[in-house]
Amino acid sequence: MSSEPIPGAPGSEPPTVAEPTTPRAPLPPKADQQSPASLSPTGTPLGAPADARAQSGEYLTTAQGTRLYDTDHSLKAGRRGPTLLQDHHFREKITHFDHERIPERVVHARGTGAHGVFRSYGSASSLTMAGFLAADVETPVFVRFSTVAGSRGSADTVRDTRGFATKFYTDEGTFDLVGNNIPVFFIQDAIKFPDVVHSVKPEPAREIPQAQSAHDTFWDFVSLHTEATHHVMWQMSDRAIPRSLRTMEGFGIHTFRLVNAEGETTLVKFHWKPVLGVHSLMWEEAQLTAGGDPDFHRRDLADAIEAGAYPEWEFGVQTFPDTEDQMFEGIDLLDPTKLVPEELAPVQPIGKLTLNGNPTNFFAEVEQAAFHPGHLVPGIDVTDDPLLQGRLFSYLDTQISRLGGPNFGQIPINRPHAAVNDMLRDGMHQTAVHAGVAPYRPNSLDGGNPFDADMTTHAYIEVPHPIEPGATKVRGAAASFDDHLSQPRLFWLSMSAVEQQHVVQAYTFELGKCYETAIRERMLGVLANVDPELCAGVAMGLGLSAPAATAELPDVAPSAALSQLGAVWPTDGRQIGIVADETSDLAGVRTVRDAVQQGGMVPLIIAPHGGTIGTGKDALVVQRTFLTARSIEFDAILLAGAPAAAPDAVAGLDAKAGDPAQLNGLVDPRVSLMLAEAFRHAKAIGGWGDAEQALTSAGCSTDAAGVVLGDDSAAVLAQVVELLGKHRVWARFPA
Ligand code: HDE
Repeated sequence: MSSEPIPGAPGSEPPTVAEPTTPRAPLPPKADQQSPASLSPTGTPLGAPADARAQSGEYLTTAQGTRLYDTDHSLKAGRRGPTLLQDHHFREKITHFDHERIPERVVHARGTGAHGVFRSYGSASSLTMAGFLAADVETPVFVRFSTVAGSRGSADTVRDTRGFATKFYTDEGTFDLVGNNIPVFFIQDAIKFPDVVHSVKPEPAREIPQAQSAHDTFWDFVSLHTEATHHVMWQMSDRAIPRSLRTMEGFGIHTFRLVNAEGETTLVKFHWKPVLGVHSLMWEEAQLTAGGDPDFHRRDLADAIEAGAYPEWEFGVQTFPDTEDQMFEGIDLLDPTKLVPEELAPVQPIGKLTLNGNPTNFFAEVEQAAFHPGHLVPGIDVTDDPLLQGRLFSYLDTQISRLGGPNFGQIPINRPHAAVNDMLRDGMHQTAVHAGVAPYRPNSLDGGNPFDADMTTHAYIEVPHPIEPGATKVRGAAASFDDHLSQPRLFWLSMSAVEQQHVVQAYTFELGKCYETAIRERMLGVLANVDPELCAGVAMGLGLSAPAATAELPDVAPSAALSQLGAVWPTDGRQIGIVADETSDLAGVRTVRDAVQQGGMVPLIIAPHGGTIGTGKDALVVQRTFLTARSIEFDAILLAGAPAAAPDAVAGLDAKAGDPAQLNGLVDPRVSLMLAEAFRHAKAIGGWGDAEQALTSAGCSTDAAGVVLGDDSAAVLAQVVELLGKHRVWARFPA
């Protein structure tokens, strides 16, 4: 039986059953893993192999390299005696363990990351002098995706905004684009960030709920703070429950100012467009997944990379003339609660991001990655967006407490790939060994080094942008910042009917989880001024009456680009569950399994028991059993017949089996559950052999849209893959 190329093996070599005892060197990393480039803390290439920082040698040692003979017993006064203070190995091991944790990020604590490469098309080279955006330049990158509210161990699939932070290790210094998967933000001014975050985090008295916005303090805040309405509406949409990190858009949110070699400036908004399209979970799936596989998104990303289905995004910019008022078509470009519809300013592609390497060590790379919107390169400047201005302070500050001092830039994942000569010295965890005696300027003792650069030598020079004439110091904002409701309405009107239903459902669920009726009523008051239908839908679910609008509804044109529906996308890396047992047409199963694999997707055979089904050299390796599988893992299900109830299909052995007798014992009840879930989650289902019988016993109409039955497994698969390209079969349940 050959081993199957299914991603997820923990090590680079399958283990033996018996404990290995012959000393040997550490195993190499897996083929899908990459490590930070081997550079000195000051950016000098070391020419060392990628695993030079990994453990080395055949034998167990102390941290000082002294070999040890036993790490299973502490040094005691007699075999039953007290442990001796002398035990330096015990104390070193436990002391280090006691200090293994660092503070998690105050927001975006839960995340995962990958290495990759960014290839520039050169189409932005007339807009910016940034070297990494010139034609055909390749730049190594590290990307970290995250949720916002939950702690480090929270579930991946919660309803939340996702972070999308990219570190470009360019030759001119590191550029961090620290964005989100939602193009607008809760607040217009950084000074409100602690308020919004305190409101969404678990309530301070009981510290619940974890990673949820469905509670009183959040809705208390956002119903009073109407500038959050637009962001919250995105959060209540399918965008906040992505199917995969690979199917999320990314946005820089703020307007940035690009400057070219002639000193000409352009205002831009950055976009990441996933090649696989924008695709989301259903709310029930998200909830089931949070329990069934809390690591769903990080596993999906790592597995896709390991399987060679490298996730890709096209990088793009919306461009706007750098006018004195910094407005575009009446939209204030400095207000981060506003987007510019793509119909007014199309996203122009400027490069492509490919994620092609999993981290070798999560802590070293993902946990210690330190992003900062102030990591800028020549050609990219910030604007006076008051949210961005505050972020320029916060990110540097937060790393100092999280990563234990000011030298976090020397941690391997954070090391620039450009030469560093910064005159910053000493501090906790200093790993550079600076030479010379004159870390100050001007100096003569170090020969004058380091020298000031200029335009020709790639200095970062702030654009000399004029400030408002006659401006006075003021705590306040521009009058245009008072419009909080026109864009939420624009978003609502841009959704298709099914997406609108999901928005209504999400508001109803979240507000339904609040304790205080006053908060629900207050929020309905806000929604009434966005759209009466939305407000009425939510009010109905809450059992409250819908208030009338208190202001004229804003007159806005919908933007079709905001809807997720209507296109066809590649199916790379999608997971197809193939349900079979010993009685199935196993030749047909093999055919579809191979075809799924060749199509760049992941086939997972689901059978009554682990090991294999079939016999001899034709045996098929089983990846999931009826006990371990749940519909949430699969984008589509193929059914090779109607598997009868397996011996463990009893509630005592698998509670989700329920009582098989109630299903006439025809089909395994776990299979019926899986089919019923996949059916109501609008997933494509295909089958051959007795599959029709299995679907019927699961209560799924075989005439429904997206249910494909036939005699030929390959033909069934072809139709299922076509359906997968559209993500879901919404036609099954017309809105
Ligand atoms: Fe952040 N944010 N943020 N944020 N943010 C952090 O920095 C902050 C904002 C974003 O994967 C922290 O290193 C303030 C907008 C991402 O490591 C902290 C404000 C956007 C990540 C911080 C904002 C983001 C962070 C916590 C209001 C989208 C994760 C740990 C002005 C454009 C980066 C850390 C990673 C992380 C502060 C608003 C995105 C505390 C003060 C807007 C993707 O510095």
